[in-house]
Amino acid sequence: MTDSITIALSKGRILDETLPLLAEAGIELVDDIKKSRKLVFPTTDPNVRVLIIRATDVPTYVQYGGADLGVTGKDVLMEHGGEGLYEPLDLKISQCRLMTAGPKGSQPPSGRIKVATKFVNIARRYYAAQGRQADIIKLYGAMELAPILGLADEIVDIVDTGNTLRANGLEARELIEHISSRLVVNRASMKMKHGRINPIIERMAAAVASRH
Ligand code: PRT
Ligand code: MG
Repeated sequence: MTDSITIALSKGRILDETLPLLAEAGIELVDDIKKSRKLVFPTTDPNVRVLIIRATDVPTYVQYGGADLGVTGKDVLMEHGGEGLYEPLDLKISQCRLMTAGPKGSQPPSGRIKVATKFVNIARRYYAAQGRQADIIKLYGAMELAPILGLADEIVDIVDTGNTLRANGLEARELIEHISSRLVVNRASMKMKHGRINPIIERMAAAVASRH
């Protein structure tokens, strides 16, 4: 088993940008994943298999060794905390910004602020670092609704073009972090399977470099 490798990929928008980078590292999916309901896929490398799971589950699978390698957003890694993970490579795909946002033209309250987000850990750390008192409200989606309906003064969310904020009468306020997708590696796998993992990291790094 020491030379078989499992890679956890995020389904959704990151996947389409990850597959070409993996292909350049010599790892291609055999099945048409769009037509399949499988979760585990063989690849052109008989020693490599791929899991396709939710972006937010990737750090957990890699941390506990369910997968040796994974690809997910820096936002997801920051929220997870990154325990048990190496983060050797910025893939520079699915780039966006993690920002605070509020109703257009309005000022955040000077005292305690109500913040709705799915990134509760990031938000807690961010407002604490600013020395601002914040009540963090956990939501699983459609954060943009919260300020409109008076649930929160501000949200913490991913912004790309800003169209989603604009369409909901919101505007970006502060930049928390520039986000891109990262390759992560289980700490034990990095030691035990370095002979298999290092070439994958190196080839993916070369693929990233050739595009920038
Ligand atoms: O859908 P699910 O709950 O399973 O997970 P998910 O929504 O986190 O997955 P997915 O595939 O939507 O996004 C995965 C990752 O893509 C995120 O963790 C980010 O690292 C990255 N990414 C890059 C984005 C965006 N760009 C992005 N624009 N993730 C989300 N968005 C959304 C954002 O939440 C907001 O609703 O797009 C909207 C903002 O876009 P603009 O262009 O209107 O500003
Ligand atoms: Mg989504």
